[in-house]
Amino acid sequence: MNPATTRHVQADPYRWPFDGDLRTDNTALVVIDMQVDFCGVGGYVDKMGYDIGLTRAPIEPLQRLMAAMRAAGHLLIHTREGHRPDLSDLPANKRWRSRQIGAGGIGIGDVGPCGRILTIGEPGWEIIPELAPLPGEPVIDKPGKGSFYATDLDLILRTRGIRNLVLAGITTDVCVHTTMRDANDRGYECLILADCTAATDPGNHLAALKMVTMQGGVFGAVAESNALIDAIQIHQEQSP
Ligand code: C5J
Repeated sequence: MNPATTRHVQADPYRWPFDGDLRTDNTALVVIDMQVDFCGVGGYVDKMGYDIGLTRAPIEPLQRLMAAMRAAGHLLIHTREGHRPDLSDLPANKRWRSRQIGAGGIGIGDVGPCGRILTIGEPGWEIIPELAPLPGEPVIDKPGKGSFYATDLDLILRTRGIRNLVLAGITTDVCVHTTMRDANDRGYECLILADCTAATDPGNHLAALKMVTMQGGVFGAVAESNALIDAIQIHQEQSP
């Protein structure tokens, strides 16, 4: 690339993307599982007894980031974890494990305060209104933790010419990490945003971020959302 046209985000352990090829048409934001079940009152995470203050922390920085990326013309993609109402895509072991924690042995597919937990069409499965997708933004429904497994995410990204992926959402150590690892194996250049992700355990959040930075950036790089917004806005100012 011509050094005069390269763009980087200040990130750890390297300025991202590796080659400075950061453009609106090759860089997408993936917002993972910002659903009522993971960060709403009465949702799955709340019912398990975890602190939804932690999983709600990314909402405000994400609102700013999403506005900036939309304004700059980037593709935004949203994901939802959930299962068919007949639970035909819910492995028995996943259901069993989900019933081992929280009040009343209620797990995935069972009725909670926000309807049937992680079940397509239920109130708890919806993306929270604060971060609602705009018309035309792809929404990926996934039965697993990773966003590529049993979905058309890879096809959509490749069809749109996306090479750089910015990862945000919840939870850092589970669905975000699984997606980042898989994306990295598929050749996407990945950036995870520390303030736009969260876990149900703060130690796991920090550990998951640290894992990314090992081996020269084994899965990509880590940044704060402001660093990405700065890079995007500088890019816009410099565009003819
Ligand atoms: C979990 C997710 N933690 N979205 N899902 O079960 O990370």
